[in-house]
Amino acid sequence: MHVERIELRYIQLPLKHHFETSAIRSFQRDTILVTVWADGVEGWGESAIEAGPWYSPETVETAWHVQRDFLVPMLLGQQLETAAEAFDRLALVRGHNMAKTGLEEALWDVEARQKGISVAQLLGSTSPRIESGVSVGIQDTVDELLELVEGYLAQGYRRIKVKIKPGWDVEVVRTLRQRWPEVPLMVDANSAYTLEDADHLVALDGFDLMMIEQPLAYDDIYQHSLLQRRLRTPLCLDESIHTPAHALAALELGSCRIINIKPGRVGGLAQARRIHDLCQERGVPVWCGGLLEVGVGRAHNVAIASLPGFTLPGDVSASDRYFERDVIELPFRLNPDGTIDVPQGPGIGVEVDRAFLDEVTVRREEFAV
Ligand code: NPG
Repeated sequence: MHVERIELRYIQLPLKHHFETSAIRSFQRDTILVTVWADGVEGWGESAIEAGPWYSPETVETAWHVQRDFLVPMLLGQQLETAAEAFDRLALVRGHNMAKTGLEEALWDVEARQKGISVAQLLGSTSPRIESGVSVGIQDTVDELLELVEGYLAQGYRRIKVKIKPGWDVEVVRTLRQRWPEVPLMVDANSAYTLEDADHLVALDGFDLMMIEQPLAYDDIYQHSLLQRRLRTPLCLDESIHTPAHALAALELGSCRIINIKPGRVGGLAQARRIHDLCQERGVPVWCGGLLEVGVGRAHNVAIASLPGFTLPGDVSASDRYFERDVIELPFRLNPDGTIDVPQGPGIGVEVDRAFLDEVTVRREEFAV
Protein backbone atom coordinates (compact mmCIF):
# COMPACT_ATOMS: atom_id res chain seq x y z
CA MET A 1 0.00 0.00 0.00
CA HIS A 2 1.49 3.32 -1.08
CA VAL A 3 -0.10 6.06 1.04
CA GLU A 4 -0.95 8.98 -1.25
CA ARG A 5 -3.44 11.15 0.56
CA ILE A 6 -4.91 11.55 4.04
CA GLU A 7 -7.88 13.62 5.19
CA LEU A 8 -8.85 14.48 8.78
CA ARG A 9 -12.39 15.52 9.61
CA TYR A 10 -13.56 16.78 12.99
CA ILE A 11 -17.27 16.01 13.27
CA GLN A 12 -19.90 16.76 15.90
CA LEU A 13 -23.03 14.66 16.13
CA PRO A 14 -25.79 15.18 18.70
CA LEU A 15 -26.59 12.22 20.95
CA LYS A 16 -30.21 11.09 21.09
CA HIS A 17 -30.08 10.85 24.88
CA HIS A 18 -27.38 12.30 27.14
CA PHE A 19 -24.66 9.91 28.26
CA GLU A 20 -23.33 10.33 31.79
CA THR A 21 -20.35 8.54 33.30
CA SER A 22 -18.99 9.11 36.80
CA ALA A 23 -16.98 11.96 35.22
CA ILE A 24 -19.20 13.93 32.87
CA ARG A 25 -22.58 14.17 31.10
CA SER A 26 -22.24 14.43 27.29
CA PHE A 27 -24.88 15.62 24.84
CA GLN A 28 -22.92 15.25 21.63
CA ARG A 29 -20.15 13.21 20.10
CA ASP A 30 -16.97 14.96 19.07
CA THR A 31 -14.84 12.66 16.98
CA ILE A 32 -12.26 12.60 14.18
CA LEU A 33 -12.82 10.60 11.01
CA VAL A 34 -9.76 9.73 8.96
CA THR A 35 -9.69 8.89 5.26
CA VAL A 36 -6.58 7.35 3.73
CA TRP A 37 -6.02 6.83 0.00
CA ALA A 38 -3.44 4.23 -0.98
CA ASP A 39 -2.94 2.85 -4.51
CA GLY A 40 -6.10 4.78 -5.42
CA VAL A 41 -8.21 2.91 -2.85
CA GLU A 42 -10.05 4.85 -0.13
CA GLY A 43 -10.27 3.64 3.47
CA TRP A 44 -11.99 5.01 6.58
CA GLY A 45 -11.13 4.98 10.26
CA GLU A 46 -12.24 6.79 13.41
CA SER A 47 -10.27 8.37 16.20
CA ALA A 48 -13.11 8.10 18.71
CA ILE A 49 -12.27 10.75 21.21
CA GLU A 50 -13.82 13.45 23.37
CA ALA A 51 -13.58 17.21 23.36
CA GLY A 52 -12.05 17.10 26.85
CA PRO A 53 -9.64 14.76 28.66
CA TRP A 54 -12.34 13.05 30.78
CA TYR A 55 -11.92 9.43 29.81
CA SER A 56 -8.47 9.59 28.27
CA PRO A 57 -5.77 12.27 28.43
CA GLU A 58 -6.28 12.71 24.67
CA THR A 59 -8.71 15.27 23.27
CA VAL A 60 -9.82 16.20 19.76
CA GLU A 61 -7.21 18.96 19.71
CA THR A 62 -4.30 16.83 20.96
CA ALA A 63 -5.18 14.13 18.44
CA TRP A 64 -5.43 16.62 15.59
CA HIS A 65 -2.04 18.09 16.53
CA VAL A 66 -0.33 14.70 16.82
CA GLN A 67 -1.91 13.47 13.60
CA ARG A 68 -1.15 16.57 11.54
CA ASP A 69 2.37 17.23 12.86
CA PHE A 70 3.69 13.71 13.46
CA LEU A 71 1.61 10.71 12.42
CA VAL A 72 0.46 11.88 8.98
CA PRO A 73 4.02 12.82 7.91
CA MET A 74 5.21 9.37 9.11
CA LEU A 75 2.72 7.65 6.78
CA LEU A 76 2.41 9.92 3.74
CA GLY A 77 4.39 8.65 0.76
CA GLN A 78 5.23 5.44 2.64
CA GLN A 79 4.85 1.90 1.40
CA LEU A 80 3.24 -0.61 3.78
CA GLU A 81 2.85 -4.31 3.17
CA THR A 82 -0.07 -4.67 5.56
CA ALA A 83 -2.20 -2.56 7.87
CA ALA A 84 -1.09 -4.84 10.69
CA GLU A 85 2.35 -3.24 10.59
CA ALA A 86 1.08 0.37 10.84
CA PHE A 87 1.00 0.58 14.63
CA ASP A 88 4.64 -0.50 14.90
CA ARG A 89 5.63 1.95 12.15
CA LEU A 90 4.23 4.75 14.35
CA ALA A 91 6.14 3.63 17.45
CA LEU A 92 8.33 6.72 17.51
CA VAL A 93 5.27 8.55 18.77
CA ARG A 94 4.65 7.45 22.35
CA GLY A 95 1.06 6.98 23.46
CA HIS A 96 -1.63 8.97 21.62
CA ASN A 97 -3.42 5.72 20.86
CA MET A 98 -6.67 7.38 19.84
CA ALA A 99 -4.85 9.61 17.36
CA LYS A 100 -3.15 6.52 15.92
CA THR A 101 -6.32 4.46 15.72
CA GLY A 102 -8.13 6.46 13.03
CA LEU A 103 -5.16 6.19 10.69
CA GLU A 104 -4.53 2.54 11.47
CA GLU A 105 -8.16 1.55 10.98
CA ALA A 106 -8.33 3.40 7.65
CA LEU A 107 -5.38 1.30 6.45
CA TRP A 108 -7.19 -1.92 7.42
CA ASP A 109 -10.16 -0.72 5.36
CA VAL A 110 -7.88 0.01 2.37
CA GLU A 111 -6.12 -3.36 2.58
CA ALA A 112 -9.38 -5.30 2.93
CA ARG A 113 -10.96 -3.43 -0.02
CA GLN A 114 -7.87 -4.09 -2.13
CA LYS A 115 -8.16 -7.80 -1.33
CA GLY A 116 -11.93 -7.81 -1.86
CA ILE A 117 -12.62 -9.13 1.64
CA SER A 118 -14.08 -7.66 4.82
CA VAL A 119 -11.97 -6.18 7.62
CA ALA A 120 -13.38 -8.95 9.83
CA GLN A 121 -12.05 -11.59 7.44
CA LEU A 122 -8.71 -9.82 7.17
CA LEU A 123 -8.50 -9.95 10.97
CA GLY A 124 -9.09 -13.70 10.83
CA SER A 125 -12.72 -13.80 11.90
CA THR A 126 -15.38 -16.07 10.48
CA SER A 127 -18.33 -15.20 12.69
CA PRO A 128 -21.33 -13.65 10.89
CA ARG A 129 -22.65 -11.74 13.91
CA ILE A 130 -21.73 -10.41 17.34
CA GLU A 131 -23.67 -10.40 20.60
CA SER A 132 -24.74 -6.92 21.51
CA GLY A 133 -25.05 -5.32 24.93
CA VAL A 134 -25.86 -1.78 25.93
CA SER A 135 -24.20 0.70 28.27
CA VAL A 136 -26.62 2.92 30.18
CA GLY A 137 -25.42 6.18 31.69
CA ILE A 138 -26.28 7.70 35.07
CA GLN A 139 -29.79 9.19 35.06
CA ASP A 140 -31.48 11.86 37.17
CA THR A 141 -33.75 9.30 38.83
CA VAL A 142 -33.83 5.52 39.27
CA ASP A 143 -37.23 5.46 37.56
CA GLU A 144 -35.72 6.98 34.43
CA LEU A 145 -32.99 4.33 34.50
CA LEU A 146 -35.55 1.53 34.87
CA GLU A 147 -37.54 2.85 31.96
CA LEU A 148 -34.47 3.00 29.72
CA VAL A 149 -33.33 -0.50 30.71
CA GLU A 150 -36.80 -1.87 30.09
CA GLY A 151 -36.75 -0.38 26.58
CA TYR A 152 -33.34 -1.83 25.76
CA LEU A 153 -34.33 -5.28 27.03
CA ALA A 154 -37.50 -5.14 24.94
CA GLN A 155 -35.33 -4.43 21.89
CA GLY A 156 -33.34 -7.59 22.64
CA TYR A 157 -30.00 -6.39 24.02
CA ARG A 158 -28.20 -9.33 25.61
CA ARG A 159 -26.67 -7.62 28.58
CA ILE A 160 -27.07 -4.40 30.47
CA LYS A 161 -24.20 -2.31 31.79
CA VAL A 162 -24.96 0.56 34.12
CA LYS A 163 -22.62 3.31 35.10
CA ILE A 164 -22.07 3.72 38.84
CA LYS A 165 -20.47 6.27 41.14
CA PRO A 166 -20.59 6.89 44.91
CA GLY A 167 -24.24 7.58 45.76
CA TRP A 168 -25.48 5.81 42.61
CA ASP A 169 -24.39 2.24 43.11
CA VAL A 170 -25.52 -0.49 45.54
CA GLU A 171 -29.13 0.63 45.90
CA VAL A 172 -29.50 1.21 42.17
CA VAL A 173 -28.15 -2.26 41.44
CA ARG A 174 -30.44 -3.76 44.10
CA THR A 175 -33.46 -2.19 42.41
CA LEU A 176 -32.39 -3.46 38.98
CA ARG A 177 -31.83 -6.95 40.33
CA GLN A 178 -35.20 -7.04 42.08
CA ARG A 179 -36.89 -6.13 38.83
CA TRP A 180 -34.76 -8.37 36.58
CA PRO A 181 -33.27 -11.23 38.66
CA GLU A 182 -31.88 -13.09 35.64
CA VAL A 183 -30.69 -10.42 33.23
CA PRO A 184 -26.93 -10.43 32.50
CA LEU A 185 -25.94 -7.28 34.37
CA MET A 186 -22.66 -5.49 35.04
CA VAL A 187 -21.52 -2.14 36.38
CA ASP A 188 -18.87 0.35 35.25
CA ALA A 189 -17.40 2.88 37.69
CA ASN A 190 -14.97 4.67 35.36
CA SER A 191 -12.50 4.98 38.27
CA ALA A 192 -14.93 6.60 40.73
CA TYR A 193 -13.65 4.70 43.82
CA THR A 194 -10.49 4.18 45.85
CA LEU A 195 -9.28 1.17 47.78
CA GLU A 196 -10.79 2.77 50.89
CA ASP A 197 -14.20 2.02 49.38
CA ALA A 198 -13.46 -1.72 49.32
CA ASP A 199 -15.89 -2.55 52.16
CA HIS A 200 -18.64 -0.72 50.32
CA LEU A 201 -17.85 -2.37 46.97
CA VAL A 202 -18.00 -5.82 48.58
CA ALA A 203 -21.76 -5.28 48.86
CA LEU A 204 -21.95 -5.59 45.06
CA ASP A 205 -20.99 -9.25 45.45
CA GLY A 206 -24.57 -9.96 46.45
CA PHE A 207 -26.12 -9.24 43.04
CA ASP A 208 -24.68 -11.87 40.74
CA LEU A 209 -23.04 -9.28 38.49
CA MET A 210 -21.06 -10.45 35.47
CA MET A 211 -18.28 -8.05 36.43
CA ILE A 212 -17.37 -4.70 37.95
CA GLU A 213 -15.52 -2.55 35.44
CA GLN A 214 -12.67 -0.20 36.35
CA PRO A 215 -13.61 0.68 39.94
CA LEU A 216 -10.22 2.21 40.87
CA ALA A 217 -7.84 4.76 39.35
CA TYR A 218 -7.62 5.07 35.56
CA ASP A 219 -3.87 4.40 35.66
CA ASP A 220 -3.81 1.70 38.32
CA ILE A 221 -3.12 -1.98 37.94
CA TYR A 222 -1.73 -3.02 41.35
CA GLN A 223 -4.51 -1.78 43.63
CA HIS A 224 -7.08 -3.55 41.48
CA SER A 225 -5.30 -6.82 42.36
CA LEU A 226 -5.81 -6.08 46.06
CA LEU A 227 -9.48 -5.31 45.48
CA GLN A 228 -10.00 -8.38 43.28
CA ARG A 229 -8.80 -10.57 46.17
CA ARG A 230 -11.63 -9.23 48.31
CA LEU A 231 -14.37 -9.73 45.72
CA ARG A 232 -16.08 -12.80 44.32
CA THR A 233 -17.33 -10.79 41.32
CA PRO A 234 -14.75 -10.58 38.52
CA LEU A 235 -13.14 -7.21 37.95
CA CYS A 236 -12.75 -6.02 34.37
CA LEU A 237 -10.14 -3.44 33.39
CA ASP A 238 -10.69 -0.77 30.75
CA GLU A 239 -8.93 2.59 31.28
CA SER A 240 -5.79 0.95 32.75
CA ILE A 241 -5.03 -1.23 29.72
CA HIS A 242 -3.31 0.57 26.84
CA THR A 243 -0.91 -2.11 25.62
CA PRO A 244 -0.54 -5.89 25.50
CA ALA A 245 2.10 -5.45 28.24
CA HIS A 246 -0.47 -3.81 30.52
CA ALA A 247 -2.87 -6.67 29.85
CA LEU A 248 -0.17 -9.21 30.72
CA ALA A 249 0.72 -7.36 33.93
CA ALA A 250 -2.95 -7.19 34.97
CA LEU A 251 -3.48 -10.89 34.38
CA GLU A 252 -0.25 -11.92 36.09
CA LEU A 253 -1.06 -9.76 39.11
CA GLY A 254 -4.65 -10.98 39.29
CA SER A 255 -5.94 -7.42 38.87
CA CYS A 256 -8.89 -8.54 36.76
CA ARG A 257 -10.44 -11.67 35.28
CA ILE A 258 -11.89 -10.00 32.18
CA ILE A 259 -10.57 -7.32 29.83
CA ASN A 260 -12.52 -4.71 27.88
CA ILE A 261 -10.81 -4.17 24.52
CA LYS A 262 -11.44 -0.89 22.70
CA PRO A 263 -9.45 -0.33 19.52
CA GLY A 264 -9.32 3.41 20.22
CA ARG A 265 -7.79 2.96 23.65
CA VAL A 266 -5.07 0.54 22.53
CA GLY A 267 -4.03 2.12 19.21
CA GLY A 268 -6.08 0.23 16.65
CA LEU A 269 -7.03 -3.20 15.42
CA ALA A 270 -3.59 -4.83 15.44
CA GLN A 271 -3.02 -4.04 19.12
CA ALA A 272 -6.60 -5.01 19.93
CA ARG A 273 -6.00 -8.36 18.27
CA ARG A 274 -2.73 -8.86 20.17
CA ILE A 275 -4.53 -8.33 23.49
CA HIS A 276 -7.31 -10.65 22.31
CA ASP A 277 -4.74 -13.35 21.42
CA LEU A 278 -2.96 -13.00 24.76
CA CYS A 279 -6.23 -13.36 26.67
CA GLN A 280 -7.42 -16.22 24.50
CA GLU A 281 -4.22 -18.19 25.17
CA ARG A 282 -4.91 -17.80 28.87
CA GLY A 283 -8.61 -18.54 28.70
CA VAL A 284 -9.49 -15.00 29.80
CA PRO A 285 -12.73 -13.67 28.28
CA VAL A 286 -12.72 -10.31 26.52
CA TRP A 287 -15.44 -8.07 25.12
CA CYS A 288 -15.44 -5.02 22.92
CA GLY A 289 -16.05 -1.70 24.62
CA GLY A 290 -17.20 1.44 22.90
CA LEU A 291 -16.50 5.16 22.82
CA LEU A 292 -19.87 6.12 21.33
CA GLU A 293 -18.37 5.63 17.87
CA VAL A 294 -20.22 6.82 14.79
CA GLY A 295 -20.79 4.26 12.02
CA VAL A 296 -17.16 4.20 10.84
CA GLY A 297 -15.56 3.30 14.18
CA ARG A 298 -18.57 1.11 14.97
CA ALA A 299 -17.89 -0.95 11.83
CA HIS A 300 -14.30 -1.53 12.96
CA ASN A 301 -15.54 -2.45 16.45
CA VAL A 302 -18.00 -4.94 14.99
CA ALA A 303 -15.17 -6.49 12.94
CA ILE A 304 -12.80 -6.94 15.89
CA ALA A 305 -15.62 -8.09 18.18
CA SER A 306 -16.29 -10.99 15.81
CA LEU A 307 -12.98 -12.67 16.74
CA PRO A 308 -13.54 -15.88 18.71
CA GLY A 309 -12.12 -14.71 22.06
CA PHE A 310 -14.81 -12.02 22.38
CA THR A 311 -17.05 -14.40 24.28
CA LEU A 312 -19.06 -11.82 26.21
CA PRO A 313 -21.60 -9.36 24.78
CA GLY A 314 -19.93 -5.96 24.52
CA ASP A 315 -20.88 -2.30 24.33
CA VAL A 316 -21.26 -2.32 20.55
CA SER A 317 -24.93 -1.38 20.18
CA ALA A 318 -26.99 -0.38 17.15
CA SER A 319 -26.60 3.10 15.62
CA ASP A 320 -30.08 4.16 16.79
CA ARG A 321 -29.09 3.68 20.45
CA TYR A 322 -26.88 6.77 20.04
CA PHE A 323 -27.91 8.88 17.06
CA GLU A 324 -31.05 10.01 15.23
CA ARG A 325 -28.97 9.70 12.10
CA ASP A 326 -25.60 7.97 11.71
CA VAL A 327 -22.94 9.02 9.18
CA ILE A 328 -23.22 5.78 7.19
CA GLU A 329 -25.75 4.90 4.49
CA LEU A 330 -27.13 1.83 6.27
CA PRO A 331 -26.95 2.21 10.05
CA PHE A 332 -26.12 -0.76 12.28
CA ARG A 333 -29.31 -2.50 13.40
CA LEU A 334 -30.04 -4.85 16.27
CA ASN A 335 -31.48 -8.21 15.24
CA PRO A 336 -34.43 -9.37 17.35
CA ASP A 337 -32.14 -11.96 18.98
CA GLY A 338 -29.83 -9.23 20.30
CA THR A 339 -27.07 -9.69 17.73
CA ILE A 340 -25.58 -7.34 15.15
CA ASP A 341 -24.54 -8.63 11.73
CA VAL A 342 -20.89 -8.36 10.77
CA PRO A 343 -20.88 -6.56 7.39
CA GLN A 344 -19.70 -8.95 4.70
CA GLY A 345 -18.90 -6.42 1.96
CA PRO A 346 -15.34 -5.36 1.19
CA GLY A 347 -13.50 -3.36 3.83
CA ILE A 348 -15.62 -2.13 6.72
CA GLY A 349 -18.63 -3.09 4.62
CA VAL A 350 -20.48 0.19 5.14
CA GLU A 351 -20.50 3.33 3.01
CA VAL A 352 -20.33 6.81 4.48
CA ASP A 353 -23.18 9.21 3.82
CA ARG A 354 -21.06 11.97 2.32
CA ALA A 355 -23.73 14.68 2.21
CA PHE A 356 -24.64 14.19 5.85
CA LEU A 357 -20.99 13.96 6.83
CA ASP A 358 -20.40 17.39 5.28
CA GLU A 359 -23.28 18.77 7.34
CA VAL A 360 -21.71 17.62 10.61
CA THR A 361 -18.10 18.42 9.75
CA VAL A 362 -16.68 21.35 11.71
CA ARG A 363 -13.11 21.16 10.38
CA ARG A 364 -11.34 19.38 7.57
CA GLU A 365 -7.72 19.21 6.48
CA GLU A 366 -6.14 17.30 3.66
CA PHE A 367 -2.56 16.17 3.20
CA ALA A 368 -1.04 14.79 0.02
CA VAL A 369 2.41 13.68 -1.11
O1 NPG B 1 -21.85 2.19 23.80
O2 NPG B 1 -20.11 3.06 22.82
C1 NPG B 1 -20.82 2.86 23.81
C2 NPG B 1 -20.43 3.47 25.12
C3 NPG B 1 -19.83 2.49 26.04
O3 NPG B 1 -19.81 3.06 28.33
C4 NPG B 1 -19.30 3.20 27.25
N1 NPG B 1 -18.27 3.98 27.02
O4 NPG B 1 -16.42 4.62 29.90
O5 NPG B 1 -16.34 3.04 28.49
C5 NPG B 1 -16.75 4.12 28.83
C6 NPG B 1 -17.74 4.87 27.99
C7 NPG B 1 -17.22 6.11 27.30
C8 NPG B 1 -17.91 6.67 26.28
C9 NPG B 1 -16.06 6.71 27.65
C10 NPG B 1 -17.48 7.79 25.60
C11 NPG B 1 -15.61 7.83 26.98
C12 NPG B 1 -16.32 8.37 25.95
